[in-house]
Amino acid sequence: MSLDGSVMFVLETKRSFCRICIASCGTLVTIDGDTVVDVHGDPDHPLSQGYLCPKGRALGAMHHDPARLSGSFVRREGMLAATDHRVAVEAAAGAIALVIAEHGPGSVGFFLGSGGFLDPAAAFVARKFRQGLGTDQGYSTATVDSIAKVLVAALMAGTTALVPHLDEFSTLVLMIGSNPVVSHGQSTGFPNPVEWIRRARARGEVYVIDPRRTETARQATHHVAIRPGTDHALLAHLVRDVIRRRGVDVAELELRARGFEELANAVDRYDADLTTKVTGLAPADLVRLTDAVHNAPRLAVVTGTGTTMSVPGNLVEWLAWSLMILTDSFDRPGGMWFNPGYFTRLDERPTLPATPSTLPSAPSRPSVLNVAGEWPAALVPEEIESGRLRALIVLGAGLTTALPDTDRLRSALGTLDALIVLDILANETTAHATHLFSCHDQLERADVLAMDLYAPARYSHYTDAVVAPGEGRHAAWRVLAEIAAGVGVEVIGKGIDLGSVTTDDVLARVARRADITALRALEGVPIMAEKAVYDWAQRRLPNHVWDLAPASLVVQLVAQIETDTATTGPGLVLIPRRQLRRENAHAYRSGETADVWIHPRDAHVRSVIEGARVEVRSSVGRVFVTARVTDAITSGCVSLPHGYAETNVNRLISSVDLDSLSGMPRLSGTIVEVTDCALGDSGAGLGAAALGSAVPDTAVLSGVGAPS
Ligand SMILES: Nc1nc2c(c(=O)[nH]1)N[C@H]1C(S)=C(S)[C@@H](COP(=O)(O)OP(=O)(O)OC[C@H]3O[C@@H](n4cnc5c(=O)[nH]c(N)nc54)[C@H](O)[C@@H]3O)O[C@H]1N2
Ligand SMILES: Nc1nc2c(c(=O)[nH]1)N[C@H]1C(S)=C(S)[C@@H](COP(=O)(O)OP(=O)(O)OC[C@H]3O[C@@H](n4cnc5c(=O)[nH]c(N)nc54)[C@H](O)[C@@H]3O)O[C@H]1N2
Ligand code: SF4
Ligand SMILES: [Mo]
Repeated sequence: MSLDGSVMFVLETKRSFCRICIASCGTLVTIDGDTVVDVHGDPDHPLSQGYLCPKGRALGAMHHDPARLSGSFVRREGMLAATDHRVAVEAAAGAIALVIAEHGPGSVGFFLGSGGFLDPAAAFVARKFRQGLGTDQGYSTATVDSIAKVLVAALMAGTTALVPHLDEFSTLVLMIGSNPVVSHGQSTGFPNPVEWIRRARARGEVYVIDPRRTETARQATHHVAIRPGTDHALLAHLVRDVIRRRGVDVAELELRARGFEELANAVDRYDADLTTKVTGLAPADLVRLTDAVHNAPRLAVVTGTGTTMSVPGNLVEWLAWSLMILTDSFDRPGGMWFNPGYFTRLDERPTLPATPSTLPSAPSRPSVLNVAGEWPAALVPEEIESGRLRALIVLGAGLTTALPDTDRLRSALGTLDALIVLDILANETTAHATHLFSCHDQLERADVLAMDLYAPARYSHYTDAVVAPGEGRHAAWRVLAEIAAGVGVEVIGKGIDLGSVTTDDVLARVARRADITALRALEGVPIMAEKAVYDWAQRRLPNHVWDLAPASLVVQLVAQIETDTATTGPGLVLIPRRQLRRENAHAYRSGETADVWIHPRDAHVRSVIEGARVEVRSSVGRVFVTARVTDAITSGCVSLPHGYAETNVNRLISSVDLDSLSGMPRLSGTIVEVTDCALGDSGAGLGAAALGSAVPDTAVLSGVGAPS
C-alpha cells in the first residue's frame, strides 16, 4: 500500500514469444509478481511486428485458468489421487517396467500432440526416451493433420526435411484449404496474416480456393468456391495446362526432375470439361485461374488442413509440388523457398537426410508407408484392442477430441495398463490417465523456437521463463527423463545426474548443441538471419532430382478418376473449420460454439431453419448441434469445428476408413446428413454405402438427399 492507501503495483514487462501455434508471435508480458496482468504484441518482433491474435492476448487467462493443473496424480481404486511427485514418477516407471517385462518394449507407445510439439525440450526428451526403449509405437497429431505433406516430400524429394514457404516476391498465390487469417497457418507460420495478404495483394493476385467464403477469402483478390475433395482435379488441370499451353523445356526440366512423361499422362484426363464437372467451378472461373497461372512467371501454392484432411490429400500435395517444379517456382524468388533452419542448417550439409525405406508399418495397416517414424494416430484404438499397445505416454495431446471414432477410442483407452499423461490443463484425456503430471506452461519455462524449418523466415528466438512455476508443476522434459531413468533409459547421457541438468542445457541440445550463450543472446529481440534462402535445396536432394510421378501416387490418381466420374450417393460433405478464440480443444476466450454451417438451399430442402437444434450423423455416429444457415458455405457441404468434448465431431468419423498410403482419416470428406431434431429422429446413421469419399451429388440440391 502507498502512503495515500491505494494499492501499489510493481509491474514488470518481459519480452517473450507465444507458443500456442507455429506463428510464434513476439509478446510483451506484463506481470505483477506471479500474476500475469497483460500480454500484448511486441512491436520490435521482426515478423509479427506487434500483432497478437486473441489467443495470444489471453495467455494470462490460460495461465490462471481454474482448469490449470497442479500436482502429480496416480489412479487408485478408479480415482486419480494426488500423490507425492517422486512416488508418482516411480509408479509411472513401475507401470511401464511391468508392461515391458510381460510384453516387451514394443508394447509401450508415445503420443505427441500440439502441446508437445511446441515444448521442444520435452519433445526432444520424449524422442530420446522412445529411441532408448526401441519401440515402433510412435504416434503424433501429424497423422491427423499434415501427413500428406510429409509423405509427398518423401516420395518426390526423397527427404521429409523440405518445408515450403511463401515468398515475399510471389505475384501469384494459390491458398488451397487453409484459412491463415484464423489459423495463422498449418506448416508455415503466418504471424500478422492480414498484413501478409495485403502485401501479396499489392504485388499481384491471391486466390483462396475453399468451399467456404473464409476470413482469408475476404482479404484475397479472388475466392474460388470449390466442391470439397476436388482440389486434385483443379490442380491436375492446371498442371495439364502448363504442359500443353505454356510448354515445358523438357531438356532443362530433366536436369531437375524425372517422371515428366508419366505426370503428363496421369493428368491428361482433366480437361476443362471434366474439371468443371468435378469441382463445380463455372467455366469462366476455371479459365481465369488457368490464365493467371499461365501468365505468372512463378507461383506459390499454400495448402492446409482443408486439403491434407480431404480424401485426395496426397494427390493435392503431389500436383501442387509438380505445378511448382514445372514452373521452376521451388527454391526461387517469386515462388516458394525452403527454410533450412536457423539451427538445423540443412543448407550446410552436402545432402539432405534421406527418408529411410525400412521403417516398419503398423501391423494393423501394412499398406501405410512409415515415412516419419510413426504410425497413424487413427490406429491407436486398433493397436490397443489387438493387445499390441499396452502403455501410452501422452505429451500435450487431447486424444479424445483430436482422433476419429471417439466412442471406440474412449473404450480402448480405458483398457490400457498405463496411460501416462503430461499436460497443463484438465480435459477428457487427463481424466482417463492412470498417471497424470502437471507441467510447466509456456510462461513458466525457458524455450527456444520449436521446429525452425516451419518458420516463415530463417530466424530464432529464445525466452526465459516469464513467471515462477506454480507449486506442484514440473518441466515436462524432466518428468519424462525421470520416468525414463526409472526404466533404465538415460536420455540426457550416460551417468549424467538429472538434478544437475537445466532446461537451458536441454534447449542447447535441441538447438543442435548451440552454445548456451549464443542461445541466451536470442532473448529480447529475436535474431533474423535471412528472410528467405534460395537455390540450396535442389542440389542437395538425396536422389539429385525431383520425382514428378511417384508410382503410388499415380495409382491413387487413376483410382480417384474412377470416383470423380462415378455418380455419387446422397448426403452432405462434412468439412472442418478452425475458430479464432480456440486452439483445438482449448477455448482461450469463451463465446464460440460448435455450430454446423449449412447453405440456405441445403437447409431449405431439409426444413432446417437458422438456430434450429439439429442432428448431424454419419454411418459412424451422431452429434447434436445448432444450425447456422449461411451462404458463406458452398451448397453440398457442411462445416463443423473440432475440439469440443460434448459435441465432438470426431464421433462422426471412421477409424477404419483411412487413406491407404498415409493412414489419414477423412476429417474432411465424411458424408453426413442433417435433420432438425424437432422433426423427429430419422433412425440409424447413414448406410455404409454412403460413407467415405463421395463428392456431393446435385441430387442433394433437389432434395433427394434424405437418408433412407
Ligand atoms: N485459431 C486457431 N488457430 C489454429 C488452430 C485452432 O484450433 N484455432 N489449430 C492449429 C492447427 S493444429 C493447425 S493444423 C492449423 C491449421 O490451419 P489451416 O489449415 O489454415 O486450418 P483451417 O483454418 O481450419 O482452414 C482449413 C480450410 O479448409 C477448408 N476446407 C475444408 N475442406 C476442404 C476441401 O476439400 N478443399 C478445400 N480447398 N478447402 C477445404 C475449410 O473450409 C477451411 O476454411 O491451425 C492452427 N491454428
Ligand atoms: N474432426 C477433426 N479432428 C481433428 C482436426 C479437425 O480439423 N477436425 N484437427 C486435427 C489437428 S490438425 C490436430 S493438430 C489435432 C489437435 O490435437 P491436439 O494437439 O491433441 O489438440 P489440443 O486439444 O490442442 O491438445 C493439446 C494439449 O496440449 C496441452 N498443452 C498446451 N500447452 C502445453 C504445454 O505447454 N505443455 C504440455 N505438456 N501440454 C500442453 C493442452 O492442454 C491440450 O490438452 O486434432 C486433429 N483432429
Ligand atoms: S497467432 Fe496467436 S496463437 Fe499463434 S503464435 Fe501468434 S498470438 Fe500465439
Ligand atoms: Mo494441427
